[in-house]
Amino acid sequence: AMGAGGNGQTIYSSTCALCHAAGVTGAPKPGDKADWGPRIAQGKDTLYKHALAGFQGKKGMMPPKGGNTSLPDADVKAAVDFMVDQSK
Ligand code: HEB
Repeated sequence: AMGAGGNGQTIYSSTCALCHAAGVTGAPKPGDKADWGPRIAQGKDTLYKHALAGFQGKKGMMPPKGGNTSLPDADVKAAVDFMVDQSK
């Protein structure tokens, strides 16, 4: 496992890209500003909470920690930061 605060892009690639790279079942693609704009507007705390605890949205189901529940919280947050940075 990655250490706390590990590289967001690495975590994204190993745990999140599975759904988010292709937009499977409605997962917002990094770089898709139209999809990410309103999500980013919710604030980072909400994005972190949804990524950590999971969330049922209008487009689909975000599983807690992307299904990798052994991931440290800091790693999930780093992956969120990466996705947001790609999408501003
Ligand atoms: Fe996800 C969404 C993150 C994995 C599916 N996501 C999401 C979001 C975020 C995330 C931040 C937004 C939220 C809001 O809007 O509030 N993810 C993430 C991360 C990861 C992930 C960081 C890694 C850890 N996902 C994932 C997976 C899947 C998913 C693996 C599949 C299975 N997501 C998803 C979806 C969505 C999301 C479907 C959308 C929902 C709605 O409806 O909106």
